[in-house]
Amino acid sequence: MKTVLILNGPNLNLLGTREPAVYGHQTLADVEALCLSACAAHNFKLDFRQSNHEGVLIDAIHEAGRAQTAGTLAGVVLNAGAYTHTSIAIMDAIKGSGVTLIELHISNVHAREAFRHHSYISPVAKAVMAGFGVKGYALAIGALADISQA
Ligand code: CA2
Repeated sequence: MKTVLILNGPNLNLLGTREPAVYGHQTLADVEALCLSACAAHNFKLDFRQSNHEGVLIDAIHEAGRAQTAGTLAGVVLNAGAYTHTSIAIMDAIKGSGVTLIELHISNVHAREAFRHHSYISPVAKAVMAGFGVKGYALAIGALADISQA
């Protein structure tokens, strides 16, 4: 059984506590529970993480690349938070690791401020999902199941 890594970046630990009009009422623990059931439905193990630190996210991406090469990981779903719009280092880590990665955003970043329209991650991601709310995480896990069977 392969693992899916769900990686959440800065401030996503605050989900459900503020800005419900943008991010909904569900907490990160609720998102983890949602991902657990989506992984079970697709015969995946779940590795669910959140960090506010760029280097920790980069280390996790490197680790994921090694796990995918070893055949134990199906891919990564990354919500890099605001690092999406700023981090060349995360872009380099994704490219360098060779990992299959879906870029995910809870909100539709293209319907928001202009500074959220550019992503350093999109050019190195397998696919990009935005605006499905937290249900997007389950959809992304389903997409990884499709991709890894192809
Ligand atoms: O829509 C998304 O998932 C984002 O990746 C969320 C990031 C934002 O910077 C991106 O542009 C889009 C922000 C995550 C912070 O989430 C909070 C949730 C509740 C309260 C405060 C922050």
